[in-house]
Amino acid sequence: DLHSFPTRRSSDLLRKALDLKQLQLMYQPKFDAQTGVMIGVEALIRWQHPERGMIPPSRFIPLAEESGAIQAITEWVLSTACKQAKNWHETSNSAVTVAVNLSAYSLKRNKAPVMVQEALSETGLPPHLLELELTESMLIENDQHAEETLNDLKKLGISIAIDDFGTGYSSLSYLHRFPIDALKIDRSFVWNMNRSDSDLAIVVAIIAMAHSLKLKVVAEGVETDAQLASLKRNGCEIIQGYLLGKPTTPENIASNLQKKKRR
Ligand code: G
Ligand code: MN
Repeated sequence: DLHSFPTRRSSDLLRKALDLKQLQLMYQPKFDAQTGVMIGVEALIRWQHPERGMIPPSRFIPLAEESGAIQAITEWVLSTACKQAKNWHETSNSAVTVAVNLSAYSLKRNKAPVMVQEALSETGLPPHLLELELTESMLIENDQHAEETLNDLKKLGISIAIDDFGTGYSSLSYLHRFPIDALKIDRSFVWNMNRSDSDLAIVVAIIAMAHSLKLKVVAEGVETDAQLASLKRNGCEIIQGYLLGKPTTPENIASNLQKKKRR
């Protein structure tokens, strides 16, 4: 098991995985709920291990955070995702945003603004095409410091979304204090919204609250037509989930963009 390795060893392992190009990014599309147009993608990291097969981020990101390898991994993710988005932007001439999930570590150590700045200048991606996804707990754990870091990030011209919204402590005061652009409704609410009145009520409330704070709403984990219909009816503007698109290769994203252009 990965967790049986001492910290030093797991740091070496993860750096080696990076050097050997065993880490990959897949991209899951996000769609405009009304038009069905793909408006962005979320970059999702995978470790393709030669013997162990696919190792999900939930297994190795905590190790990367403990061992310090997270720094190198985050730099790689930001630069790879920005390079890819720049390439789609040039070849398809359409404005597809790319979202990167930021770990608690990169936010805490105040490394994020410098890393993001470097990725943007190295790749030439227009900043408005980059979005960062953060979780509520990352912001609440250290709110004074987080506020400063988010302000520095916003100054670069990027967007900020709160991931898995509704499952953390939901201390709502940060929503208007921090420079946030969008909320992603956690998939657990989406999955139950057509089975449970209370989950539907939560989804409707999140959408109403987001709109009154002038935030956009993304629903994640949308798997059925019924979920899609309720989300549209309640004014959710962005849809992500297996119903409309699974995580896929950059080549597939590019060819979807080409198809859209020809239509
Ligand atoms: O919460 P976050 O956005 O970080 O999670 C992304 C993960 O969720 C990825 O592993 C992705 O494959 C998975 N995922 C994305 N859409 C769906 C979906 O519609 N259903 C399920 N079961 N998982 C999904
Ligand atoms: Mn996410």
